[in-house]
Amino acid sequence: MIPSAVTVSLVTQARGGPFVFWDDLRAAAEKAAALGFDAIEIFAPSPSAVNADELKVLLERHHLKVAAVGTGAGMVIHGLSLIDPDPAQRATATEFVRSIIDMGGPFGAPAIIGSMQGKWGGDQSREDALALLASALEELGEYAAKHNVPLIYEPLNRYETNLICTMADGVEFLKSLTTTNVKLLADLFHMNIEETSIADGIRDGKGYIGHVHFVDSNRRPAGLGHMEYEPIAAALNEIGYVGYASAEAFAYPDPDAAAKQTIESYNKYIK
Ligand code: LER
Ligand code: MN
Repeated sequence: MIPSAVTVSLVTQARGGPFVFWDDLRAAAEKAAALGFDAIEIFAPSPSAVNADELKVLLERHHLKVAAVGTGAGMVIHGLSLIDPDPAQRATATEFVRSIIDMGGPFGAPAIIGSMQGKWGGDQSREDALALLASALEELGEYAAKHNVPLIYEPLNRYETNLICTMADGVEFLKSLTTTNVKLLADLFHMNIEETSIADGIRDGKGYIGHVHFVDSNRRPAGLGHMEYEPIAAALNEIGYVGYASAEAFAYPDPDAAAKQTIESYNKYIK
């Protein structure tokens, strides 16, 4: 069983980004539940933007879970990256991720490292950048373990990172770590750009995939692009994936229609 989730962004600076619901957690939870989603994925500017007590009440009222929490605001708002050559900036980036892990942890929600992984270049070699990323994931993976949640690391397409772009490279990288508490995020949009075959990419991630961003080839909601979902769903079942299929997609043509479109595709292909 692969449960469904839908994203909600509370980050005004990310407007126009790939999130279905915007600005209002309460309204998003109500709509997500009405459509039959199992969970919401929260993209917040900082932990203080989410009142834990209110969120708890909201989740109980609507029988929802929190699928994951994003850390991208650290990059989008503050320009932070886990591979920043400046140790002070790196420490601030790590601290920001820790604060998001502490926000999601009590709800059983793992934090996602996406854009916070940064890009190497200039005076920094790829090797040095990967060493810094490895060290950050070791530390943050173990930090997440105290909440009994993994840390989710997301390979991105080549236009967003030059570190790790495929599931196979992600698996190789995770195998080089001591911690076993870091899992991969299979974002179908990024995979559509980077993998030879999305289904084979999922097979490459067997045993390592902890989260899926369920979206179409053009980052519109599932069903509005040219993604073929049958082989993708078959591969997810084949590898025994039981994490979320979480809609990280543009609010196209608008948030309500995007959420409805997503849940229809989820019901058709994934459920
Ligand atoms: C985040 O989940 C993602 O997919 C990235 O493209 C955002 O920077
Ligand atoms: Mn993603």
